[in-house]
Amino acid sequence: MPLKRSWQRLMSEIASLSAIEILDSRGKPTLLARCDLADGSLGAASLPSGASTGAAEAHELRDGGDRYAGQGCLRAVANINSEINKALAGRRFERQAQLDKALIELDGSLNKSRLGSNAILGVSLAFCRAQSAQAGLPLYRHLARMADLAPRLPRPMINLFSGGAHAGGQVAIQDVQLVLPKAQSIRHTLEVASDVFRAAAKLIRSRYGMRLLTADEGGLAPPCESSEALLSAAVDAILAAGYKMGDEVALTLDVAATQFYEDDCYQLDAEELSREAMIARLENWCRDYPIVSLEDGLQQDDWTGWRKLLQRLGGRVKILGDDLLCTNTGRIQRAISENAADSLLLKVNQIGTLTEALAALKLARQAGWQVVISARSGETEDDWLADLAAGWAADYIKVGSITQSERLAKYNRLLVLEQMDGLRLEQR
Ligand code: 2PG
Ligand code: MG
Repeated sequence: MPLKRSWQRLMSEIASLSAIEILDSRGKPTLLARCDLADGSLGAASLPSGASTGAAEAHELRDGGDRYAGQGCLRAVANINSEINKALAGRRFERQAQLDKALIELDGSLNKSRLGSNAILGVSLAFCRAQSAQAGLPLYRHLARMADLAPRLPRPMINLFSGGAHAGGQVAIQDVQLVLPKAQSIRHTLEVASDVFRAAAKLIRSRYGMRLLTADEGGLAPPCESSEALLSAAVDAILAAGYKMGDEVALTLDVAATQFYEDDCYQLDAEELSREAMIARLENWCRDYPIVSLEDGLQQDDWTGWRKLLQRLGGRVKILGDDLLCTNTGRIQRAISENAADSLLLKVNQIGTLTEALAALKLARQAGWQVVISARSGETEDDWLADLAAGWAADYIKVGSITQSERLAKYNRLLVLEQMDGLRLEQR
């Protein structure tokens, strides 16, 4: 009986680790790793990759040279097929943490630059999937056991409009997202998001006379005159679709301010704003639009600014750290001690192993923070992120828009978890 087996202690002997290079949703190389266990169980996982990356992220190994404009992953693939496989094949691991420790020690560098965070995370995830197969558990249940948490569905933050690095920079801010604060199901959330998306597409066509253009994460990328014009278009689309602003559909923003911080200023569209002026602008936006969460409102090293932002907006709006925190416990601890944020954006490839990502989540939870588990702008059709967000009981999941199959793989997996596995979207 699979379920009975699952409650026994697992001992997993690695038979072999392997990898190949594949392409992500931007047509850029990434890798797919596979772990075969001695008992015949196997798991495979493919990896996402960011465009608006934080400076403190673990090091993704790329080949350089001419092939794929230097973005190839054959060195990381070779590291799995040769060195990592040689070191770990035949070894037995009971827990994910033991495997991840062995990988970190084998790499030996501070930011996983020797073997590559992509090689290391590929093995970490493939082993996790193989162990869940060995235990006879769906992935989200295996992840929930690993974290000692009760699984539940995360609330989606759904990309409506894109700007910044994901859309060619027509406006400075990166993501204007929809969130349904009170929705009781993923199914209803997606129905409403689809209504708003269609209303937004119609509005963009009439306002700018252009056909639908979508950005890296499938969101609409209209040629708005300013970032604020995106916010007001989002409100217009929500109302045009027949929903109440705020109660039924609210907004979350990823300002991604690191991307437009230059020469000690925030280059917000045509303006140059000081830290103070940028904070004042964010305050105004939060007053005038139904914004409930603000990600990377300031650049990744502006710790003073982040403290001020939390003082001014905390309690009303969640102050969510992505580039600021990079899923790194050292940076999260600093933000907790200095009162610089109150929510964690968790991306496993920012840190490079599941165990370290789980430590980040636990630390954030101890401080009473919210947790958003996030995809990257370059994704694959793999759906492990949905299981991770449910298994680790994230408050929110951020996957991108409701177009493009690499995004829908995650939403559709959430629909399966809701309607076939009986997980619930609870009010928090
Ligand atoms: C972000 C992510 C996802 P990227 O900034 O939060 O939207 O983008 O993967 O490019 O870092
Ligand atoms: Mg971000």
